[in-house]
Amino acid sequence: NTLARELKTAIQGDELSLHYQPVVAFDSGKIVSVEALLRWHNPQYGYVSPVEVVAIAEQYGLALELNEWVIKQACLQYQYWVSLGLETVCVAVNISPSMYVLHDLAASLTRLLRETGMPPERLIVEVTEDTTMRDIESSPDTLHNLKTLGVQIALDDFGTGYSSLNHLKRLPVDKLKIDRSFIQDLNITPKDPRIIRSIVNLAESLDLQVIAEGIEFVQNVDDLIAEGCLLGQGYLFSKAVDSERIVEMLSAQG
Ligand code: G
Ligand code: G
Ligand code: MN
Ligand code: NA
Repeated sequence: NTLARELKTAIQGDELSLHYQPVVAFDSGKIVSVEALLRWHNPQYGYVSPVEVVAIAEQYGLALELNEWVIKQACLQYQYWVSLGLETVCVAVNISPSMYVLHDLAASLTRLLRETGMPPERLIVEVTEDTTMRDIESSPDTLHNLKTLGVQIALDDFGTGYSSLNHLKRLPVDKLKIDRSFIQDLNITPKDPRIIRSIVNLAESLDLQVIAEGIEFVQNVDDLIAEGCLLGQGYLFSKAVDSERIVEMLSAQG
């Protein structure tokens, strides 16, 4: 497959980049963390969406290389922000299903944290609720191994993955990211505020932070605050921006 060959070259070369989407505290408006999101511009194929890039990587055995590239790049960017004297915020990376299930993520992280000098507690590892379900028996151990390294763990796309409370209570996660489908229906579906409230209550009883995704309207923020959710990301605040723009945004908050 030519696209897969192109991707292999891209990972080794300089066609891939990360953009960064701020996660904001609603009360202060301050950026508390940024999520790294993959971008690929290929000379021949143009822009290839990250969903497709990840699918190609998973299908053609490039998951290890791609995930390691993303993690390393995010850690190097963090170190760059430190070198500029910026107020440092945590940086989050998305881990693909194959990386989680088939490879030794803890081993990769150990090496990449060492190579980049990244402080582990400033790195947030995002795994979808769905991905943790693919390996339901070993997920608690897999995640405990990551916690041992000192990184933070966020359960991504939460609410869409059909995980049970029994599964959840065994996972040593720090954050739940409420899937954007619940936020986008806030004004349409009367049940959604109550679903958000129940996720917030669940998070509180497990001592986890909640982050809402896909916030596009001011009204969403008001509704989320009313249900006890105080952190979120979405186009209302900012889309994912390139490395120059995120430096400007971090500088601006002093
Ligand atoms: O940035 P955008 O909205 O186009 O991302 C689309 C999807 O691709 C999202 O679900 C996001 O989680 C995923 N994605 C973006 N970057 C990465 C990445 O570096 N690794 C993985 N596994 N998924 C990513
Ligand atoms: O799946 P994950 O949450 O990791 O990916 C975030 C994805 O959501 C990215 O593709 C990003 O571009 C997209 N996204 C971020 N903010 C918004 C938003 O406010 N609305 C919508 N529709 N998508 C968003
Ligand atoms: Mn994510
Ligand atoms: Na998500």
